Amino acid sequence: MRTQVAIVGAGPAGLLLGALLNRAGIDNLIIEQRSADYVLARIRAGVLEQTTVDLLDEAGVGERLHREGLPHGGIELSFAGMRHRIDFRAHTGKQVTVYGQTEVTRDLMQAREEAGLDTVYNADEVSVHDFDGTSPRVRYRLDGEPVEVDCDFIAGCDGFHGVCRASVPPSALHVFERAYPFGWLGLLSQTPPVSHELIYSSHPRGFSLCSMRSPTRSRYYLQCPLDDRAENWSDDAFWDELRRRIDPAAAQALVTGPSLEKSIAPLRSFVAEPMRFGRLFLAGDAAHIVPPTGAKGLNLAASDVGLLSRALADHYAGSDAGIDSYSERCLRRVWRAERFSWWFTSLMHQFPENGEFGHRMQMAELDYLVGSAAASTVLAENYVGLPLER
Ligand code: RFL
Ligand code: PHB
Repeated sequence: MRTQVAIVGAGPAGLLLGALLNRAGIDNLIIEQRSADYVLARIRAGVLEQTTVDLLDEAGVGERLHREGLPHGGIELSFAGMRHRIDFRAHTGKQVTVYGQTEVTRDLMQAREEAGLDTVYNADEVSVHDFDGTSPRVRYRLDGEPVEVDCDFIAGCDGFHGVCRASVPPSALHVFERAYPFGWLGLLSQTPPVSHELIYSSHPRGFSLCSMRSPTRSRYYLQCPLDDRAENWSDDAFWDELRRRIDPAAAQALVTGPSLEKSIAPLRSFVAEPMRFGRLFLAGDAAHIVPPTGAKGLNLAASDVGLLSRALADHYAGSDAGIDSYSERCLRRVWRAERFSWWFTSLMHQFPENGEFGHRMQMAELDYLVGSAAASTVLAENYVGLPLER
């Protein structure tokens, strides 16, 4: 079998790359180890930067997003029993769109199917070969039968635990990493959101986040110990703890209901450099992870593949400047998002090991943040995202 670009992974990075390449007339095949239903059942991100919305439009899948996505012109920060709004439109003229990763994935999968493009689901033993030469190959098994795909390029869009980064010789990789001593316990419910905007809350009992998927579906998170388990939390225990961590007005307004999903995610900062090895390109979580506090993971995955699709289109039009600078251009944006996500995580979570002094520093910074237009602008500018320089 032959294709121009073999894409490993059908998460948002792989699916969006496939759609953008297709628009540019570049043949591609997506190879995914899980089933489509499994991929769609993962509850993850919820906030899209304008740059991501623009890329989804460019890929031709923006119609439902514009109909159902919720434009948000700010967020609220809650601490010391009070809520303070950070106004994105006033500080930056921009906004974000609340639209679940599940819906982005569903729209991309549907568009791909309607366009008759090939996606292999349930591929076993996926492996990547010969990307240091001119004829890379991807091998896998489907229903026990071996398959080999010859291609010009491989796009490693297979997430943090994927096979692509793991196939690069360790001596060629420089890895930067920080693990945080806590996780996020998330709960999804068919209840109206507590507020019309997201509430990020710092509290002595731990961080919490009130988010949403639609006017009738809410997503909430609680900072929890790393060794905690979702099964340890009844729905009632979750709602009781959330009420304790948000301001009294929000606690009063909170509408609770049975959970549709509960899970714990660890928090991590991670970057692997470079993002290109010969004819293998890494994109999205395969190359970098941010803690979810800044809502940057999905947006970084989208901007990586935005740059990669353009670089590959330029290659087929005769210029390799784009693929030669791909890694450097992505990493500049990645490190800025890493910094912001690390900073916002450090500001909002409880770190008992930092003692009372550390806590007072956080409170003083929050006080400054909501009281200073300059400091509020720094938060707003980073949250809405940087323009995609191509
Ligand atoms: P994904 O989504 O992990 O997809 C990778 C795909 O590759 C497949 N795969 C393989 N396929 C073939 N062969 C192999 N050997 C393979 N190994 C793996 C996997 O099955 C999968 O289908 O990576 P991608 O596409 O790079 O997308 C990244 C995003 O999913 C991720 O960054 C975000 O979800 C992070 N994130 C958030 N990002 C935001 O921008 N805004 C948010 O509000 C936000 N909230 C979150 C988040 C992530 C969270 N969790 C659970 C980690 C909230 C949470 C709780
Ligand atoms: C979400 O809705 O899942 C979400 C929103 C904002 C974040 C992280 C997660 O910062």
